[in-house]
Amino acid sequence: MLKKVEARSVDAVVIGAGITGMYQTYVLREMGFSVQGYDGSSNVGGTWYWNRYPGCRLDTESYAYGYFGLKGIMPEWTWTERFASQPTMLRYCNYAADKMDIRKDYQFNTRVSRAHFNESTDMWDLGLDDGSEVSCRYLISAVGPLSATRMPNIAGIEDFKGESFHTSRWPRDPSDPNGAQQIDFSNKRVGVIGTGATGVQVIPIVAKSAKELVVFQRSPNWCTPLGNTPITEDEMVKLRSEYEKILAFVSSTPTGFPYERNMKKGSQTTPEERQELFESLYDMPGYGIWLSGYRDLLTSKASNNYLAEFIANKIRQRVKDPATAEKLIPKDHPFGTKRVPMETYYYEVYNQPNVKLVDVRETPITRVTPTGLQVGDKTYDLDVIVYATGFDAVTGSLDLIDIRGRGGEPLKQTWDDGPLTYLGLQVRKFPNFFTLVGPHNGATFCNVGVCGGLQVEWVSRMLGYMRDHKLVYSEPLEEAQDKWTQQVYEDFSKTLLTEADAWWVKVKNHPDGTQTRRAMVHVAGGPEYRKFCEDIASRDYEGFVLR
Ligand code: N01
Repeated sequence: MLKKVEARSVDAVVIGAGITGMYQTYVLREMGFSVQGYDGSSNVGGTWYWNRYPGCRLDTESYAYGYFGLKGIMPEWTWTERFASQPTMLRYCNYAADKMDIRKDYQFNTRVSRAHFNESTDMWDLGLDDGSEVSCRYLISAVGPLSATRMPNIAGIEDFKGESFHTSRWPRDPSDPNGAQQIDFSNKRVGVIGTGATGVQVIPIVAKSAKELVVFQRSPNWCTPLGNTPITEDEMVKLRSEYEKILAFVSSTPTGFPYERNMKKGSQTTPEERQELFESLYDMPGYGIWLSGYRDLLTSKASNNYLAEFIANKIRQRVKDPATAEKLIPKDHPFGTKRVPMETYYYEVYNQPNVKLVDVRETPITRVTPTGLQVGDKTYDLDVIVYATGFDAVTGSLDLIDIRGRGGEPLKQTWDDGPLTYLGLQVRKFPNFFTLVGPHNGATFCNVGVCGGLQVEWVSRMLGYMRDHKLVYSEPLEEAQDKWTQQVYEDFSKTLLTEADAWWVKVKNHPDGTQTRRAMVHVAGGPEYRKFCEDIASRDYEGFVLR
């Protein structure tokens, strides 16, 4: 007879070895907690491990992303580009993992498949996909808001006889742990489906060498130039000396990016002033135009229209064929209400003879055939299909785990109509379960490198406080959760963000024909969020039942 093996028990389990999960594991371990991490991949890096598609790179300033909390890492690391490439980002994650000596705390190639709260022990009982079990007091999710790959719902995907890739599952280079398998597109007809931030990065790279490239676009996006440049050694010396200042600055801006806010309203300016401002921002690297445009950009339609018209004219100037240019200009959402893709020669690609844009809004892709794609009565013969179709965002990776709280209630059911959380960190009936960079959380609509780290520090302080006060149980009060959730929805509803089907909105169609649209992110700004969390902490974690 098989002897039942006792499940291992630890203070905390951290799910995910991405930039936030590794740091959480490290901080708790340094505080003396026993911690076990799990990750489905074979090594650290999260997003930077999985997304290896050609052209993948950070579009946050490299020097403003990363481990500010780890004093031993920031000063030593040398950034060579303003916006680092994926292999560099993965090297950075590995370097940080070495510094934290974190791999020993992780079991890789292992997914948590089940997490049930055990009311008789107040512990979480976890099942892993290797068949083993573990129990923990604190369950901390760092699964990432953009990690559950979304394949489009198109018939025949399995029938395609050529090569096909989803961008977030690009094959690895067997000889380089940080790199991607190089695909030779030169003799190939390539189709790319999707024109979000990923498609906009991959398309110009594929267009350089593909014999033919067909871009299947359902919704155009408002894209602005990335403006990547090298970082010289001298600049790096200066940046190193300014890390404290940089951290203070990015911690003070709403989304954690290093751009000054423009306190003027668009309506307070003349057309000439607007043109001058937009021209200078368009030439600036990174998100400046989105985040340093007028302060009412996301609340006033008129102000938004000024910038949208400016960007539309840029597209008209950059794309030679007027009909193609019009197809590339969004008509269905205001500027910045979907994530703005940062591009490098994206629009010029459509002037190349080997590139064709196919609008699949009116006539959607009908099916994938063994030899390509069928759109209505047209067929496109292809050797390679690239699915740049994004993610089941924010809650998707948690939905893949059978998480059940008090009374056996599945988290998926609790959140069916939209997330309910307190501080975006805990959910009533799911005691001791923390969702880093999760729904309604101030680190999710933010520079995750920085905001995720600041949140780790807050959660760790809370767990330290509980230990110091001999407390082992934390759960939000219903009123606190309701108030927080309502506030998140209310803040969101005051903006133009409600007008777009971005990944941060959960759209649910009901059987009676009605639709609910719930904000998945907290948009009131990182500083406000962290101040609120600090106030809660200073009032002995008000709103949580601690015992
Ligand atoms: O995904 P998306 P993404 N037929 O969901 C289309 C982060 N990121 O991977 O808009 C045709 O934005 C879909 O069309 P529509 C960043 O936060 C960061 O590009 O639904 N098309 C859309 O065009 C970003 O926001 C970096 O009409 C179909 C596309 O696929 C987030 O990841 C780089 C379709 C999906 O776009 C997600 O970006 C890249 C169908 N059946 C990404 N189904 C950095 O640099 C879907 N689409 C850090």
